[in-house]
Amino acid sequence: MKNAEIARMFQAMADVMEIKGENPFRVNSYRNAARVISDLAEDVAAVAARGELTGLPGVGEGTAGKIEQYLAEGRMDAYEELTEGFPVGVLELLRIPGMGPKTVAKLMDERDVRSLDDLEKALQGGELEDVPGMRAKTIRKIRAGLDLVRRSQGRTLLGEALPLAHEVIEGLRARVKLDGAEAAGSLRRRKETVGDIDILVNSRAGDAEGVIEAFAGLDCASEVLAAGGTRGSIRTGQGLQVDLRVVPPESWGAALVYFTGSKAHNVKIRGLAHERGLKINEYGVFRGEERVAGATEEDVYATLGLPWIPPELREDRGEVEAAAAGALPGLIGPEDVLGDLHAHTNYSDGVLAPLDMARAAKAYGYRYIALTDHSKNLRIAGGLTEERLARRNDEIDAARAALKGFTILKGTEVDILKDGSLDYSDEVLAALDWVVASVHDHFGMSEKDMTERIVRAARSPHVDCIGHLTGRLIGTREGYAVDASAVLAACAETGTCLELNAQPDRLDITDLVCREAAQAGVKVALGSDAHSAESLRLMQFGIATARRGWLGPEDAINHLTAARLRKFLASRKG
Ligand code: DGT
Ligand code: CA
Ligand code: CA
Ligand code: ZN
Repeated sequence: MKNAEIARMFQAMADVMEIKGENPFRVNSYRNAARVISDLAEDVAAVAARGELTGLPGVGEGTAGKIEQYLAEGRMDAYEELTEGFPVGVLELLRIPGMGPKTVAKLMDERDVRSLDDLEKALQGGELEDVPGMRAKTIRKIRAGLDLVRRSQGRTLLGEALPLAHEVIEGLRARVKLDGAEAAGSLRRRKETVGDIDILVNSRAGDAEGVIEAFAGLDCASEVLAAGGTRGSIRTGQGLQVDLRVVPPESWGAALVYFTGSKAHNVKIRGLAHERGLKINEYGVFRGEERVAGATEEDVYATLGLPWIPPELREDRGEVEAAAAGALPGLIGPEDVLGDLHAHTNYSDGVLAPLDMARAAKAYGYRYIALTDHSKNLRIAGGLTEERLARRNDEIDAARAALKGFTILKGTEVDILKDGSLDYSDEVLAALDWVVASVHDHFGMSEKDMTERIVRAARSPHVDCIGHLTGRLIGTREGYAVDASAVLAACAETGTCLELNAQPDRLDITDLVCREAAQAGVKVALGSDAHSAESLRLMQFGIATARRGWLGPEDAINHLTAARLRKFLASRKG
């Protein structure tokens, strides 16, 4: 599947155009195309084959032509022309928080900075200080941003790694017969980022060679790092490493446990085995020379006196003790999420009209959706004036009439202003069904001020939920400083929910804060923050994080039916 690749190319073209100072509307249309393609659930080649590319929101004839050329020829003239003279290093510079296209262009011209390494040298040599227009504060920001990018380098978002792992497994299945194949490691534990992808294949030793050969021959293998015996390792075009191991059926469960990890979990259960006079490794559980378990994970855990432990919990955060005590939590799953509580329409920065967004949510299997467009303060995202909000609400009324058996909540994602007040008046907010309040500016406040700001919003009787608590963008923006425990305490008092934003680069609140929330009696509200029909499915990453945070169905407010949710919200307002 070439979706990620093509999305990246459009993103790169937009970046280059921005550095060159080209028409912002064209830049934006490339960025939109990138987002739509990366959000697409199905293979973009399939859409192209049906001749439906121009049916995608934001994809015109020109863009469609570029995609078709790439699918047919493996190259895109427009991309090659635009990016000539712009090595990857230059584009990486743009990922640094605090480095806009103008700064990148300036540093290229004035100091010949063309990569992260160049930038690091320039910073160390004090070469940026005398660049015209470069303020000390900007330089400090760039230095901090470079640190952040360096630290996150080498890790890939779960949202990118998971589809790739599926592609690898499907690619293998298409070429060789497998008894089983599963992604292990941090990916199976659904960590928000992964260092590499670990895939296990269940196959008899005699078939291993064929499996490794098929693996090395996959389309996505741009480099083969190792291939031999029962192991292989490739690097994909995006620079992500994929390790593959072929495991015989009698060791399948033991290998799954071992390579799923985490290391800390493995150490813990190895200790338990030892206490029972057993030895546990990736081949099985052994009493002396005798293998007493190994074929399934259930068998392996059973020899230790434990029930099977869901992979998302295997971090040595008390799951082994809970399992031993028969007190593992029943985790939330997709079937427990009856609606999506964060979505945008074309009134702000989404692509679909309210009715179409609601239809998409219904088709996705939901019973309700909250349409939470931005408020007026957030101009760059098309934030709504009171007047536009009223028009949108009228349109929701019409959509409700047109779409029976489905609930549309009139919502907002209202900005929390600098002083903790809200971007709409109490009267406007009181007329809405679901109010998410989020911070979108003044990120640099002290922790004390930011915490007071958010707590004040959480205490407003009109606020139902605090959106993306820290505002982090994994790998590109550090979250703002905020005391999560203080916000939790306020939410617990007022019955305000905390959002778990399911966008793969947000996943905010984190797994750990989810767990704190449940302990504090604060309900978590899952929201995909969808801007299109396709991105509704990002909810899966929110659910994964919720599971890592030990949440059960009742810990998420999305478990309520529409009627109960309305009742709950009404009781809070009253
Ligand atoms: P990552 O790739 O950095 O996101 O994290 P993991 O957890 O996928 O780590 P990785 O790929 O190095 O290894 C996969 C699993 O293999 C790991 O979760 C546990 C197991 N493992 C690897 N090395 C060791 C080790 O030295 N001791 C133990 N007990 N387990 C190991
Ligand atoms: Ca791994
Ligand atoms: Ca690995
Ligand atoms: Zn937001």
